[in-house]
Amino acid sequence: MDTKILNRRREKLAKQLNNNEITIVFAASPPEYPRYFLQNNNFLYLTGLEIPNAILILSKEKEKNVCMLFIERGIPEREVWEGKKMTTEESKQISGIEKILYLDEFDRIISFALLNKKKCFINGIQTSLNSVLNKQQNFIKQVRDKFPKLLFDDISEIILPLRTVKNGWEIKQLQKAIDITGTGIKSIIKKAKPGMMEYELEAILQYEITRKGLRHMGFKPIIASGGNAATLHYEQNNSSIGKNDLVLLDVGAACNNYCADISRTFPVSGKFTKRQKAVYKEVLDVNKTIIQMVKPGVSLPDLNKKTIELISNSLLRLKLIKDKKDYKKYYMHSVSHHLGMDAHDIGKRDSVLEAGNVITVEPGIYIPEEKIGVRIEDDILVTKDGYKNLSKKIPKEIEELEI
Ligand SMILES: [Mn+2]
Repeated sequence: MDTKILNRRREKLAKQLNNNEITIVFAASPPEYPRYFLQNNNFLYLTGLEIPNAILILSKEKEKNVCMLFIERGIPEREVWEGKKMTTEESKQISGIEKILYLDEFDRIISFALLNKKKCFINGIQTSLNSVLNKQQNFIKQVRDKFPKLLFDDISEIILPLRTVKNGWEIKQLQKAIDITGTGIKSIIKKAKPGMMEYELEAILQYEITRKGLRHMGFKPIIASGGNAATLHYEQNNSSIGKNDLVLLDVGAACNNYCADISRTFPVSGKFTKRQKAVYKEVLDVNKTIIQMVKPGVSLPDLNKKTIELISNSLLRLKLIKDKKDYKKYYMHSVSHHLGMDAHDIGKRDSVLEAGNVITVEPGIYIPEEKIGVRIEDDILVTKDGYKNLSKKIPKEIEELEI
């Protein structure tokens, strides 16, 4: 990536800091098998570096931005086993950061840097109370003993306005992730047969993604047949697919950490039953209507409100409810979230859309007693005067899904 873009991001972030504030961003730890190394998104966003364990510091000293990066020092005896570490020169070239030091100098420098600080923004501090402390939390614990007055806050407070507006390069990554996910989905629809296991379809997806040069999925894929589709975050993917089942796919490859997030629902037999078709048609209409609403100035709550109104009517027509306010029994999630480096990207739930946002539109109807779950999800870029459907090419019309 262009170091100019990275410099601009760091400057924009630093601009939001007061003189007595500092930001510390930790890279991800090395992976443990069978995970691949996946960089921390905030670290990657600010440095462009795919190296583990590094730490970035941004602060303002006497109105001047200070930016320092700490990386692992290469030790020749260890490099024989683990391979070469990135050098200071290489990391400077990729990140555009001038001041690069080794991690063994971090303690000394950070102790000094924190002396006159009131507040520290840090990445990755939100986890649940009963989980093991991560390295950021261990760091905070240590610092609190020495600097009891220092306040900590999550970096998302200040990085959110940056990350929710995507530039051309970011949209390219998203588009690539979406297109390749589409290839996987099409291949699944073609190859799926009754009696196959859901995880076989997952393997088809992984194969297509890998073949096209992407290694990661952005999140654990949902491959839910029949009644499993009524579990919103079903991810066991270990049932045998029944002969008249609908299969709900909620999947997305990641390209340079930018995730696609696509849902499609299709009949494994190649033919919808009459009832399945009726339900599908309702969800498809809602999906299309909500997509057409997307433009700057419209808020996520606006989209949610309209979705609930439309789905309530659908449920009445499908004779599932008698009273509109009972819609929650068959539709219980939001219709949209921001999309980016995280599949559920940082971005406020009540945000008002602006050009450069990328959001999902994903209405659904779930009827466990009929073993039917339908969700249709597209990824939508907000443009100056409307929207662009980035996943337009992935089949969702009934004729396209029937053989
Ligand atoms: Mn989604």
